[in-house]
Amino acid sequence: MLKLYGSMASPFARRLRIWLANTEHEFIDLQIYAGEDREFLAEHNPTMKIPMIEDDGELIYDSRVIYRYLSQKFKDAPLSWEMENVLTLIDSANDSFVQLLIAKRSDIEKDDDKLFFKLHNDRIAATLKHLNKIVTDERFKAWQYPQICLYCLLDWVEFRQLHDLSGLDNLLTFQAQHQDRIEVTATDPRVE
Ligand SMILES: N[C@@H](CCC(=O)N[C@@H](CS)C(=O)NCC(=O)O)C(=O)O
Repeated sequence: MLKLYGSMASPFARRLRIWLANTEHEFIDLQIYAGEDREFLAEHNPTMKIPMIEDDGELIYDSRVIYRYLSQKFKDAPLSWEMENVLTLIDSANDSFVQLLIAKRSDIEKDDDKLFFKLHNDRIAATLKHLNKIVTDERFKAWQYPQICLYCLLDWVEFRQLHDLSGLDNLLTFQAQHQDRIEVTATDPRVE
């Protein structure tokens, strides 16, 4: 059976858990920062990041590659280049938030004048502003992989209190529209 390695809180793992809601799979919740789960991850995936899948003896890393692997296997239509770009925006914002969270957990003092913080803050502001503008487009009406990824990003930002989303009204409306979906509530990191 398809195995999905991730953690309850990871927005990158949650997007796949939601997308795979109607596909038989086993979800393995790893504690990636210490102990035997970290050793397991290091042995199987030198990036030491989640998500990762195991399928037919194949180990695949990285949510984007996992999505490509599984959508080929399920014979789903590939994403348009436009939606690939949307996914890049979502991933870029998500990666920046992960880096800022790691800095915070490492007790690195936040200094918005330092290049590290400036680059991540600028990227987050620009990507969220752009996503807020385009999320009202017709193409966002569907509930498909890029929309799932956007939802997981927004909900995780709120859950971890990483950014004040007020003013990004279209994104907040989008989030509210999807928050009661069964696969969304079933993967809510707040109810670990
Ligand atoms: N590009 C990767 C990003 C995955 C990622 O950053 N995962 C986080 C958890 S949300 C992680 O494993 N972080 C561990 C680390 O940075 O050491 C993907 O799309 O799968």
